[in-house]
This record gives sequence, structure tokens and C-alpha cells, in this order.
Amino acid sequence: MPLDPQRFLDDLRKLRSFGASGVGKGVVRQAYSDADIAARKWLAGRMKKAGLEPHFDPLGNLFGLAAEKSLLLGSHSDSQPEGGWLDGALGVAAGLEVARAAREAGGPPISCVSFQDEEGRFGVLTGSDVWTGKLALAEADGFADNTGNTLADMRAQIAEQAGDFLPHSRFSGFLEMHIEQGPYLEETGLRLGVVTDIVGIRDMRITFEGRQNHAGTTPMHLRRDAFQALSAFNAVLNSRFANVVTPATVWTIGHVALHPNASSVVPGRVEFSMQWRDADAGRLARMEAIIEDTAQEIAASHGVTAKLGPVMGIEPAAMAARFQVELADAAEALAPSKWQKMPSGALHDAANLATVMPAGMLFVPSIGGISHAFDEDTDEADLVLGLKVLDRAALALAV
Ligand code: HGY
Ligand code: MN
Ligand code: MN
Repeated sequence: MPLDPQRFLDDLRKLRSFGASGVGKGVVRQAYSDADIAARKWLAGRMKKAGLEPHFDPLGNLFGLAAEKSLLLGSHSDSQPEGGWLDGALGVAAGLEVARAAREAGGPPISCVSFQDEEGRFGVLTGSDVWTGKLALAEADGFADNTGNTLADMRAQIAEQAGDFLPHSRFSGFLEMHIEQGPYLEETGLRLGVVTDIVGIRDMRITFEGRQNHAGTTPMHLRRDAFQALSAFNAVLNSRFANVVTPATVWTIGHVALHPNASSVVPGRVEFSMQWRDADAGRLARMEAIIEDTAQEIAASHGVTAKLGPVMGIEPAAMAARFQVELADAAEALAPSKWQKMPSGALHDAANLATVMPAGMLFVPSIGGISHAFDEDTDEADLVLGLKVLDRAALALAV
């Protein structure tokens, strides 16, 4: 059987049914949720049916293994708390289809994978962080999500299915197809992106602790208001970053927990996430120093204390030259002049995989540049074109 785009689209739509949100094509399928675990069990069944041996490792990373050493294709099937149907799922369904078609056609051995917790419920790219040896399992087990669940407790749900961690030497390289998640391809009228580099990321939690008090009786000059500290921190940080960043640098305060979060109470505590991304590790370090200094200065001037948690991160990663060449050749063959080499501003498992084997990535456009939102989408013709380009490159790399 040759590559079957309809079977790939059917799998992709079926995968969406696990955690389908009811809003647009969105999904709610965070790592280790019931929907995520059900989706992985279904995927394991599809792998088995395709003649690929399903293998869960202790984190819940799910591999569909060819019998011999092989190229590995895939992405992740967990979602953000409010996610789209393609982020990660596209690369998983495409990897499965290419591996399955190669097997049916008597082609080279190709394996597929869905990594666990790429979206960082517990860390940054938790499943591939641990598998590639960047993060010790014992340390990761202690990580808690925003509501206090630990990774150890969550992964215990799949302990019965789990086998060992696989040796990296079982694979000759890693290819990941993904939606762009940004506006560039659509704006330039291109249909494919061959990724050159993946930016680096740093992520930490910061807590400002002040004094909870009555919002009617506490004079402004006596307040130690955690929200006011956060607000001032954000404004000062933005102005200080202006001297350091480039137009491609990004930073986000995306999660804020204000205590006790009531309209008649001066907030006594705020915990928030601070994330920043750039292609230059030196710039990431300069930004970290500015964040630390600013947090301490703002704390002192607002009568609160600042507690800075550990900094987690992924280093900027270059994609393997040969993988870029084969993806570019395939893109030019199937979509002449409709592709471009480009960096990735989003993080991907391929950044971790690049530390243990050659890795490459292929992008297809995101409509309106929207992702990490329910209305994320891509034209079906672009999904199928991406599958064909991935297949062509994989067959060239797998021999
Ligand atoms: O946040 C990211 O870039 C990725 O989607 N985990
Ligand atoms: Mn993703
Ligand atoms: Mn994502």
C-alpha cells in the first residue's frame, strides 16, 4: 500500500475526538488527563494494527517500533489546557502514516512516537527532557502542576503499561512535522517551512509575598500589595528588556495566581510564571539577570519579598544539515518555490532529540497564525502536502 492521505486524515480526526472541546476544532487533552491516556491507548492500538510494536516508557512516551534500528518520526499528542487539534497531533498522525505505509510497501524500517507532556504541564518538554537524559526522572517526579499534582502521581496511572526507557541507539534520527503556529508562511504565501533552528527557552516561577489586609481600611502608603508589585515589575521589566532584545525575542507572564483573589482584600501573595525565548543563549542569560535584579528591586520598593524558583530551559538547537537538505529537496519536488527555510519560535521535542541524534523539522502553515487556542487550523491541502513531503524525505533518510 502506498501512502494513504485519507487514512492519515481519518486518524487525525479520530485523535481530535479524545478531549474534543466543542468549540471549533479545539481539544482539552493535557498530559496524563483521562483524554490523553485514552488517546495514547487508541494510538497504541493503531500502531499494533500497522505491525509496529507499541512501547510505553516510564514517562508515558509512546513508541510504535519497527523491528530493526530505524528512523523515528513523530511529535506529541498532549495539548495545552486549551489547545488546537493539530499542535503535536499532526506530527503523530503523519509519523504513524509514513511508518505504516513504509512497512506495507516493504520499504525501510521507520518507527513513530508520541512524546508525553511536550506542553509542559510539569516542566518544559518533560517526556523528551527525561528520555534524552537532560532531566533525571527522580527530579521530574517531584515537579508539580499549577494545582499541586505531582508528575510521580500522574505517571503512576500508566505504570502497568510501562516498559523501560529505550536506548537512543535504536534510532538513526528524528523527523517531526508540525504546524508553524505563527503567521509567516501564510503572510508570504508559502506552503512549507524547513526548520533551520529551534529557539531556546527559559521558564521560572516567581512569588511576591506581601501582607494580606482589609481593602477598605488599609491606607495606600501602608500596603504591601502583591499585585501592585507584579504590575510594577512587569512595566519596569519591559522597559529594561528594550536595551537587550531583538524583534524576535519574546517573553510572557502567562500564569498568575493571586491570593486570596477577592475584591475587598489587599492581595498578600502572587505567584506567576515568567518565560522568555530567544535563539541566542547569551541573550537568554542577560535577560535572566535583568529579571532577577528587577524582581528584587521591585520587592524592596513595594515592601514585599521576592522568591525566584529554579530556571528550567532548553538550549537553542540547530537541525541536522542532511535532514534540512532532504526536506528541502522533497519540498522543492512537490511544491516548487512554495517553501522556505526558517527558524522555529515555538519549542519542539526535536530540540531535545537533536542532542542525541540527527533531527529535522517540517512546518505547514497555520491559518491566521493562531495556535495554543481552540481555533487553530490548517488547510487540508497543506496537511496532505506536508505528509507527502515528510514521506519523501523520510524514505530518503531511512535507507
Ligand atoms: O510552548 C511551546 O513552544 C510548545 O508548544 N510546547
Ligand atoms: Mn507542539
Ligand atoms: Mn504547543
